[in-house]
Amino acid sequence: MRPAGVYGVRFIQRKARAERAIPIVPKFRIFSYLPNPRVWKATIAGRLGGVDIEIVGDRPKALAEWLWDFDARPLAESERRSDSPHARAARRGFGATLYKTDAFLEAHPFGTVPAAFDSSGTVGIFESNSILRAVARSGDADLYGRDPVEASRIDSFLDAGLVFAREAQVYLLALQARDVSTELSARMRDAYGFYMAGIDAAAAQAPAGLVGGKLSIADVAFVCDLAQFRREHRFHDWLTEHGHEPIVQPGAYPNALAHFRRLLAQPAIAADLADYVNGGTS
Ligand SMILES: N[C@@H](CCC(=O)N[C@@H](CS)C(=O)NCC(=O)O)C(=O)O
Repeated sequence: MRPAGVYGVRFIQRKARAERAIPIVPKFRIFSYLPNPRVWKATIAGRLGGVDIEIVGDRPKALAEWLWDFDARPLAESERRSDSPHARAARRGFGATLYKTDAFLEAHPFGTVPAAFDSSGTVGIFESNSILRAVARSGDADLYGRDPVEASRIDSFLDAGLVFAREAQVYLLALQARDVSTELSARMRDAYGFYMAGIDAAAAQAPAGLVGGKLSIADVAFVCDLAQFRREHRFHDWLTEHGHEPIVQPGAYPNALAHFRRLLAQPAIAADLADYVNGGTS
């Protein structure tokens, strides 16, 4: 199984369960920095549901030197000028100037990655959970519930995870910048505790999957978001030295943690996440 973590290249994650003649037209193209657990929400769903996805991207720092577009590409140094028509001020997670085409911003009004496109390149799908939904809807693994009630309960988990994911993004970026305030640490602890308490209760009742007794995109979003947040451990020494207690504590939320481990043991999930969780990819 091919992990979705190749850098500076474009590759196609093929249908996991069907042989196909070359060439293929992937259902979606996703442009992003790599590795990125937000992208893996989609690649895991694609692997499980038999949806071809093309991944285009590079390491986070290198992505600032790319043209952000459906036909994204690395820019030559001579093209990376402040008077370029594509030059835009970075807004979140990137340091300085980014190069985004008008077409990119029409398809992606918030200008963020991961940025998914339909196969024509005209329709943008943004927000990793929405990209995940798009792939699940296109697949054949019932990952988005078997009826409207199940689908809505899955949405409930995805929505509940958004506050945690947003706080986690701010916190992890602050950790990278070694600039965590007491207030930020407290907000993160609160968001993490609220989210994990809910997952812990649900996982105790439904160990096979948070919704409908089977794996769904509620589980996929959970395992990817938590895997990303658990990178906090890389900053343990810094946190301790600066008087902050790490948010993730080994014994807390045991049912949620057991669910996380069960999900990681599934080959379609491990293909992307195993190295990342075990410290192999950064
Ligand atoms: N909630 C979004 C987060 C996307 C996001 O904030 N991406 C940032 C990088 S982490 C970005 O693309 N920033 C572009 C910019 O700074 O203009 C998701 O899950 O997709």
